[in-house]
Amino acid sequence: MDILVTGGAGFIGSNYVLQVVASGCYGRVVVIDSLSYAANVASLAPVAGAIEFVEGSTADAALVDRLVAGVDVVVNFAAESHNDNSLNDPRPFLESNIIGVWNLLEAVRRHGKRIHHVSTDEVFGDLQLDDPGRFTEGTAYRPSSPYSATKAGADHLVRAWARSFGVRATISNCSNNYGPRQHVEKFIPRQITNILLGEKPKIYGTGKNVRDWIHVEDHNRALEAIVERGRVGETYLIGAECEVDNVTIVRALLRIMGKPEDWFEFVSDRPGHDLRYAIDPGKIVTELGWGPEFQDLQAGLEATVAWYSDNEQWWAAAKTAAEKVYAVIGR
Ligand code: NAD
Ligand code: TDX
Repeated sequence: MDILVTGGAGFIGSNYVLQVVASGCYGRVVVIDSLSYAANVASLAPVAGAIEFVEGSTADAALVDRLVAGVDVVVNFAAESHNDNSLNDPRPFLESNIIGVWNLLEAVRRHGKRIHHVSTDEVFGDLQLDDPGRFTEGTAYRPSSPYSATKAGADHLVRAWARSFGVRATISNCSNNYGPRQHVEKFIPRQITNILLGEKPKIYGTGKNVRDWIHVEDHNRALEAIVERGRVGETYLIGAECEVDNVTIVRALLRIMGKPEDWFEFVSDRPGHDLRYAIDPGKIVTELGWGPEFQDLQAGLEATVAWYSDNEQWWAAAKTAAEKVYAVIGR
C-alpha cells in the first residue's frame, strides 16, 4: 500500500512516518509538509532515504491532486495545531485545517482513494471536573477555540464527503499527546526545556485543568490499526485513560529533573481555556484490539525528559522563537 502522509515533519506525523517505515508494511511513503514554524525536517533524518519528501501545502489544490493520484491512502496530520496561536491569528488555521482538508477530500474523491483524517478530542469542548461522563463517538460537537472550531469543521467536511460522494474515509479524535519531537510551544516540552534552561515552568490560570495524556507512539499504533483494519465511514476515539491536571504534571517533571516541586509560577490564563478532556476508548479497544503500551505516565515522562535533555540542537532555535511569542502575549 502506497501512502501519503500530510504534515509529516510535525510532532505526531514525523513519529508516524518513523513508525510506518520501521514496520516495512508499506510501499512508497510520500510526505508533504509546508515546513511551517512547527515543522522540523531533522525529525525525518533517520528515514530520509526511505521516503519521498515534498515541501508544499495542502492548500495547494494542484499539488495535492498530483500527490493523491499516486498513492492508495492518505493520512492527514497537516494542521495548525496550537490553541494559543489560534487566539492571536486564526487565518492560517482556516487555510490548513479547512481549505487543506477540502482539497484532500476533492482529490481522494476524484481519484477514488481512501483517507484517514486525524482529529482531536477538543472538537467536543470541555467537561466539568466532577462530570462522571467521558467523550464517546456519539458526543455532540461544541468546540471552544478557533483551533478546535476549524478541526470540528474539518470533521464535518469529511463526513459530508463520505455521505454525499461516497468517499472512503475514517476519522479519529485523540486526546493530548506527549513524547519525543513535540514542538516546545506545547505544555510538556515547554516546561521541560524551561527547567533545562533554568527558567521556572509556567502554568496558566489555576493549573487545575485536566488533560487525558497519551504517548505519541500509542496514538500512532492506533492510527495504523485504523488504516489497516478500521471500518470505512467510522469514527474512532483514541485515549489512554490517563487524566492528570496541569499542576500535577509540572510537579512530576520537577521531581524527575531534581528541582523542588513548587518551583513553578502561575501566569495569566488562556482565554476560553477548556477545563477538562476525557476519552472513552471503548470502541477502538473492543473493535480493533488496540490498547496503549505506555501504561506508566511517570516512565513516559522520564523518557521524554531524557529525549529533550539529549537533543538540545533539535529544539534550541524553536525555543527562542516560541518564547518570543509567549512574551508578546504575556504567558
Ligand atoms: P504539529 O503542529 O507538531 O505538526 C503539524 C505539521 O503540519 C507541521 O509540520 C506543519 O508544518 C504541517 N502543516 C501545517 N499546515 C500545513 C499545510 N497546509 N500543508 C502541509 N503541511 C502543513 O502538530 P501535531 O501535534 O503533530 O498534530 C498533528 C495532527 O494531530 C493535527 O491535525 C492535530 O490537530 C492532531 N492532534 C494533535 C494532538 C496533540 O496532542 N498534539 C492531539 C489530537 C490530535
Ligand atoms: O505554558 C503552558 N502552560 C500551561 O499551563 C502551556 C503551553 C500550556 N498550559 C496548559 C494549557 C492546557 O490546559 O497546559 C494544557 C495543555 O496545553 P497545550 O499543550 O497547549 O495543549 P491543548 O491546548 O490541550 O491542545 C493539545 O491537545 C489537543 C494540542 O496542542 C492540540 O493540537 C490537540 O488537538
